[in-house]
Amino acid sequence: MNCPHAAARETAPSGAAVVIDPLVQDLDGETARLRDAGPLARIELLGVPALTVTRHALARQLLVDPRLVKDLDAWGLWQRGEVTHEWPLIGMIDAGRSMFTVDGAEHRRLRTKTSQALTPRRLEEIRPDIEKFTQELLDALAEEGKRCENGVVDLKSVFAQPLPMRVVGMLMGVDETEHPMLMERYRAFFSMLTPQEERMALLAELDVFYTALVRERAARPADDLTSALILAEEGGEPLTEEEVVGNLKAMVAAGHETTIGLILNAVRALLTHPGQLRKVLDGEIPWETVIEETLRWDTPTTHLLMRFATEDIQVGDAVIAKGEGVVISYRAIGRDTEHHGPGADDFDITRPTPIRHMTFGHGPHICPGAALSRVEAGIALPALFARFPGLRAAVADEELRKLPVMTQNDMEAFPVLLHG
Ligand code: STR
Repeated sequence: MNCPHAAARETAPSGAAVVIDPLVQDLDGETARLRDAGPLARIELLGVPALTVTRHALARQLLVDPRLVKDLDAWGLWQRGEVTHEWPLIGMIDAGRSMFTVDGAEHRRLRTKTSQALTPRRLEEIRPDIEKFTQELLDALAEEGKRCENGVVDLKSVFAQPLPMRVVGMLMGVDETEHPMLMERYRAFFSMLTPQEERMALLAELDVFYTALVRERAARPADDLTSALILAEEGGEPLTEEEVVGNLKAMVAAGHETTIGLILNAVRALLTHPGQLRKVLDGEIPWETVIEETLRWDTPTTHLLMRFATEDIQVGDAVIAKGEGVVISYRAIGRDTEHHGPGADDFDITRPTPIRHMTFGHGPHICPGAALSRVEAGIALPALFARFPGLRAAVADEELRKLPVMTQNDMEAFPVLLHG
């Protein structure tokens, strides 16, 4: 009997699953394996099977497909109890009700205020604050450089990590005294070396912290986005406490973790491509190009978990079966030769064609903080090189260690010499 539908279901996407290493150091190797496995590849995430999208064109199509949803309850493995809270990546999906986990009209309701607060025009109002934070942290770097043996300082812990935390903290109204606690909890949350029980406990503690903040602002509104999220939408349903907490969690996590990667990866790319750095410092190539090429070539988000098929979705001659989980592998998408050409693996800010990356996603869930991260990096990078024109890496590039994190692309530390 010829049964094309069932046959497609069994045979495609074919090939063995690419096993994603939780402690991966060789991201280029992983990216190449994923790319070779095809546009829609089978992967295994700590024993859990899923599909991942490795091509720009297919991601662009699937990210606007309403049959793929964020709702965890649509996941077959979850429904059947084969994935539980013991799985170390569950926190990337089961993050509470927020704009990150809901689709359709409800998603618009949850997201509108946030996207309105983060438009390029509104961001101009906080540019002076970001510039001030940047200058303060550059002073801290200079101080640290004087204090430390051989003048070696960690660009991550002294500069690239605290800056995004201060910016998102200011926006959301999180007091500076809480920043070290938050940075430490997110470090532990993302690290695959953290025991799962501990990870779940710290997520619960974060929930308690954000809930207290929301209640405080509900009682005494301030001039921050948390207060704005609490206030009723004109003519619409106000967000519930759970929804405000969910949004706050999502925004602090996203605003903090990803921008660190953007800043560090851009500095690293420039220091390992001194000819290109020269062109930037000479004003031949704008910083925006550095930022966009870094986002494409060395994206802060390696894989984004996860969407679920509410029905069978035909993709070429493959089928995403109802209930299957779909990851978007942004790293592979940024290195897609079908979209970026044969030089996709090269960092090249002189490339003649425009950089059309999709690192911030596409469709309704496209990153609402994209403009903010561009403003932050657009201030931080030129200010760093203006202050320390002789900046260079203090260790060989191969010695830089990636954090033991599966979904993000962030360094353990970045030792630099400030004065060459
Ligand atoms: C981390 C844990 C949490 O409390 C809330 C969220 C929701 C937003 C997520 C975040 C997560 C992990 C990092 C994400 C972010 C949205 C953008 C960011 C996925 C699950 C990226 O890396 C693109």
